[in-house]
Amino acid sequence: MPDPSAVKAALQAQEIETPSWGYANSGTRFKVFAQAGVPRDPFEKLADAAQVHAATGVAPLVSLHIPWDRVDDYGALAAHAANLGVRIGMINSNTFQDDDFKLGSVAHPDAAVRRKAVAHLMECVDIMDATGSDSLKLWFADGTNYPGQDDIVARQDRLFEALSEVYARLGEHQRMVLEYKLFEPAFYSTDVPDWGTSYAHCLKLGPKAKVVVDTGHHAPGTNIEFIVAFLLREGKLGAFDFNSRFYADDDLMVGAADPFQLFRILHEVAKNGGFDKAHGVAFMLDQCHNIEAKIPAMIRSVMNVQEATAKVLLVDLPALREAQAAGDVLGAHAVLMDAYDTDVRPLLADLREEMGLDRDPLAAYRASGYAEKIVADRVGGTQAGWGA
Ligand code: PSV
Ligand code: MN
Ligand code: MN
Repeated sequence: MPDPSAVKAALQAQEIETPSWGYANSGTRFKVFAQAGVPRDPFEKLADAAQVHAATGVAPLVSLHIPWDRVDDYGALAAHAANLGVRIGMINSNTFQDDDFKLGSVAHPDAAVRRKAVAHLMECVDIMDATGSDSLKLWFADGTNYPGQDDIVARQDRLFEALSEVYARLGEHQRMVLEYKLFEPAFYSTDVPDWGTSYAHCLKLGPKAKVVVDTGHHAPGTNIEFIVAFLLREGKLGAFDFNSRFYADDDLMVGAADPFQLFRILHEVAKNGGFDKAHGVAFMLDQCHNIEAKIPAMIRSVMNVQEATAKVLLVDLPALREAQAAGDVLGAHAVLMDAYDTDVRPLLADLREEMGLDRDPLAAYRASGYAEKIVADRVGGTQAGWGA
């Protein structure tokens, strides 16, 4: 069995990234239910994220989304983060909310629109320079709604040209990660619909380009852990956008719909070295909390990832390999299930105590009085911009 102190050390070293937009009012495209006390600007979003880190000890990174988090002074924003004990994580670009992007952004048929999209991506790299962020996170809403609407191959050519331009602008310690999504908002063809398309572009671009796996962006029944294992083997897994889905891109709390899937994914991560910092895999939550309180939902989500991580770290890998080599189908499966069926909550509570934290992060947050304070202090919190 794995050494418990090594398991605890690995859990303590874990860094989970939370999304700035998850603290603002956001949710489905049908109705965004406004909550009292939500952040009015990016500085307040960072303050809320810092609460999640304070309660859990493993969420020190915050993703920004541009233009939702546009400010005059990004140096001041990064300094504010540092004062709060957190850091700016990935810079997420947004080429899907401007009227000019109706027919796409980097794959748009009009060169002027493509230039505008590339200029936005360059602005995001400038923001990486100013904040110390090392990753540009790209998701494109580009695609077509009708057969014949545009040329599929020409769109791939335009996409690659834009990606190449931005790739060339990256600094020595910067990288880009390219997210895929099966469908939506384009319904007939999507320009980056799957991991294969993202992987092919990243491979051509070079070592600073890697694939993002958003767990909500697959067809039902897709074996996501296979994709994760394959990408890790190729050194091309850049980041996760974790969330839960029952139907499509639901953006619900990670580990809520299918905790076993999360375990299976993280088992591949652990087994293939994906938790090593050298691999550079970012573990981000891409979630919207529409009917539940946002900060507690984020704390709960971080705990869900932590619990799944603890379980995969408890997998007895030598025993697993032995059973696999012996062709012992049920024995190998039992090794995995033994780890999955372990109640890791006491181990995590002990770890928190050792880290000087409360054994129960949600209770600690509730007792802090922060929720009441932001409701009293903040009036007129903002819409994240997503799902409006
Ligand atoms: C698209 O559905 C997506 O998952 C991308 O990651 C975006 O950046 C994110 O949602 C938030 O808009
Ligand atoms: Mn995503
Ligand atoms: Mn999504």
